[in-house]
Order: sequence, then structure tokens, then C-alpha cells
Amino acid sequence: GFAIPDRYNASRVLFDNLARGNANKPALIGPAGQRSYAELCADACRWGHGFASLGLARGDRVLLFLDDTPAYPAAFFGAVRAGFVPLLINTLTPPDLLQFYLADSGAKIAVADADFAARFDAQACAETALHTLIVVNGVTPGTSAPSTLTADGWLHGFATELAEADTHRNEMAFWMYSSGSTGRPKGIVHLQHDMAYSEQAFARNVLRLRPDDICFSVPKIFFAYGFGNAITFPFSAGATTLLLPGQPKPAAIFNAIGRFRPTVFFGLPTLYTALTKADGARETDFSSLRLAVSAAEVLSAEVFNSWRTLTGLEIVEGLGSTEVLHVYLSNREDRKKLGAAGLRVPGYEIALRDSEGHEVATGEEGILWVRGDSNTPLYWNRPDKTAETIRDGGWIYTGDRFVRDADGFHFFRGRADDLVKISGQWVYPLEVELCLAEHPDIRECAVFAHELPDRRMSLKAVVVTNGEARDEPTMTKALQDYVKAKLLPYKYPREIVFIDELPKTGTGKIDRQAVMRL
Ligand code: 3SK
Repeated sequence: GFAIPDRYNASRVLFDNLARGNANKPALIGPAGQRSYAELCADACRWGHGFASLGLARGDRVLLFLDDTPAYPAAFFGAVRAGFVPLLINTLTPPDLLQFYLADSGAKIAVADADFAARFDAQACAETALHTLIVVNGVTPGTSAPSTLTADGWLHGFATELAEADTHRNEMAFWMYSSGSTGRPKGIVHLQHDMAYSEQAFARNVLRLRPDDICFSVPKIFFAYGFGNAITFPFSAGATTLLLPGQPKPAAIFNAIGRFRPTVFFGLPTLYTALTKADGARETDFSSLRLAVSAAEVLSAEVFNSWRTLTGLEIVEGLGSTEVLHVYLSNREDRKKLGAAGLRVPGYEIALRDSEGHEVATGEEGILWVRGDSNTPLYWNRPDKTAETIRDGGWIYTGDRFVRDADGFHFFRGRADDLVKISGQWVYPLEVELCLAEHPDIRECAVFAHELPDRRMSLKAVVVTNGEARDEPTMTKALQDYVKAKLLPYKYPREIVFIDELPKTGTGKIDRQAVMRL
């Protein structure tokens, strides 16, 4: 473990910069604005007072539906400092899923960018405890939240200093949600000390950030990966974070690199692939970058080599999870193997176990278990899922099959279940299958994952429609849009095959092996 005091509030990740002499340094830069550490701390204090003025009590949840702008860290740290618990929510979430998040968490207050405020419609707000929606970065014409406030004018009325809540290191600090197999995501609870722990484990040992670093995470703050990259690590190092709102299109990313000169870049294989192939790549000046990091998907040799040719940098690959908060296996700048998720990150215990729970020998395949002090203690309201995943005194069962070589490098061999990572985010094919099956034009369907030539995973659906006549391109688009609107958008099947009848086994069940060969 690392030295984190018993009485500890996670807002120190930001506020300790004031005592460290960083008040006038830029904490964040980017097209949506710049803030020094002093300004960001003042903004956070205003948010903390603002939330309290709306009647929140210690431990109450605040749902954040925010893009990467200065308002995100301000609202997050303000809530934590005042003893409230922010939820970091994917801004692509459709209204019925948003309703689930609000109802499951009991959040009474939400904060949303003006561009997303309309998502808080009657469906999203029904049967929830939400009483106030605070809109940032603009005004909104109206929502179904009982009361809506525009942050700009409202926040200025509050004081710019706020004493931190006297929280215990093991008190709840913030949550994120992860996918569930049947459309019921799990609230992953993180504690006050978890940010500091993941920073001491991963960032200090692998990234070795310097105060003059400028971190640029394309994965957004609402992902655990982006949250560490863009918030926890740069602020812990007294460095600067570059926040880029909007869709992460290559042109916007190249423009941000040229204009703001980041030194550490965080992406994932899908993004690196898109960047190396995009117009404008060769015209971009990457010379400010000293480090490029990847996680969330297996990195192929092809992507590694293309990025090195383009920028001169060798990508450092790691693997983490939202449950652990950040990366627990990683390559190093000076010790890496292509195709490996990496070495154990100090601070985490890693075990590869067989189905009886015994550790396997070097070179043998086992399921990866991980234990460290940033592990979530529970899924909110889900004792069943908590007991399935967190076992034997705090070990997390990841469901990932791995082999470890004699040098301690770990190689991914697939999943123990059918959970799959698409563009770096978890999906259960079954969840997509259940969703598609509800479409009025679908008689039966099967959805499964398959590996692409570059080792990334993709989703394919095989469907039987109700009607005889069908225009396949139009219907493909309609079915993809249907899944995007019902589930999170990245869960849509990239390929849809239309057939007249699904192959069946002798007992009349769908023959999945045969379907996968189609
Ligand atoms: O998917 C990953 O590898 C990851 C890394 C860091 C934090 C969170 C996640 C899910």
C-alpha cells in the first residue's frame, strides 16, 4: 500500500497544488478555456457551496453529464470537497438509460452541458429523485427536470474558499457505471483514497509525469481511463491537462496537438488506427510528444509500427479496468514486449488462476485476478454481482484469460465469458441480441463478437426479418440506429447479415457455432 492518511478527501488531488506553489500555473488548457490552479480551486469551491445550497447532505449523489471542459473538474472536485458523490456518466447515454442511472443512484442534482440538457426529458426524469438540473456552457430552452439553473450567473454568487469535508479515506467519493449483460448497468463505487492510490501505482511508476508535462487524453473524462489521464495524474503531478470537448475527430485532435503542444498523449488502438490513416496526419507536428500511451484494447504490431513511423514514438500499452480505477498491467518505456499487456504495476497483486482457484505455472493460461487498494469495494445495490466479482478478501475476478511469460509479461488470450471490448468499451453480445429481438421487424437474431485481422474485436448480427421484401442497406442502418438509441451507441452491430432462417440444433435452439460460421 501507499501512505494515504486515514482522514482524507480526494479533492486534495487538486487542492494540494495551492500549498505546493502551483497557484498561478495552468491546471488546464484547451479550446474551451484555460484555468490556473488557483482559478480551478476557486471554481470548485463555488460548486461545492452551490450544491450545498440546494440542500444536499453528505454522501448524496450528483450526476455529471459533461463533456471535457473546465466545468468538469470544477464540478467534480467541488462535489467531492463538500462531501457529495459525483457520478461520471457517458454523454452518449440515451434517456431511458439515464432514467436508470438517476433512479439507481437516487441523484437529486444533475449537471449537464447545454448541448446535452435536452436528454433530461420526461422519460429520463420520470420516477427519479432529481430536483435540479444545472446547465453549464450555455443555456437550454427547457428540460423536464423540476427546476433548471444556468451555472454561469448562479455560481458567481458563491464563496471561492471551502473547507474540505472531513471524510475517511474509505468513504465513498465517486461512481462510474459499467455495462450489464441484460441492460442493467452496475454502479462502481470508488473511495476517497482510490485516485491517489492509482496515481502512486501507475502514474509514478510508468508515466513519471513532470510538472512541465501537458497531458492530452482523447478518451473522455467520464471513462475511468480518461479520468486518470486527464484529471488524477496531471493534477497530482502539478502538470497541465489539455481538454478537448466535442467529437474526437482526427482533424480536431491534430489541431489541438499543433496548437497546445501536449507532451503525453493517451489513446486506444481504435483511435491510433484512425489517426494514422487520417488526412492531415503527415502535416501535423508531433514533436512536442514525449510519450504515447494505449489501453483498453489489444494493440497490434501494425498500429504500433504505423504510429512509430508517423511520430517516432513507441506506444506504451497497458490494461486496466473501471473496477480497479486505472491501469494494473503495463509495459514501460524501457521494458516492453509487443503484443503484451505488460508487467504487474507495483501496488497491485496479479494472480492467474485455474477454475479451481489455484495459480497456474508460467506459460500456462489462467484467469486474471487483481487486488489493490483502488479496487472498488462494491457495485451499488448489487450484492449478487459484488459477490460474483469481488472475492477472497478483495480480489477482483476479471474474466480475462492470460498467459504470463518467464519475464513477467502478460499476454491476453480471450475472455472466460462472452463479454467483449468494442472500441475499448465493454459489451455483452447478448445485451445487443435482446435489444434487436425487440425490434418489430425482427423475427429472430443472434449477435456475436469476432476478431478483426488487426486483433481488435467487432460485433456481428445475423437476423431473420418478419417481412419478405427488404432493402438491406436501409434496414441495416435502421437496426443499427435502433440499438444506438436503446443502448449506448458504441454497442451497435458493425455488420448485419440477413438470412431466411437461423441454423438450429437438434433441440431447436439457435446453433451458435453454425451462425458464427455464416
Ligand atoms: O480498459 C482499460 O484498459 C482501462 C484502463 C484504465 C482505466 C480503465 C480502463 C477500463
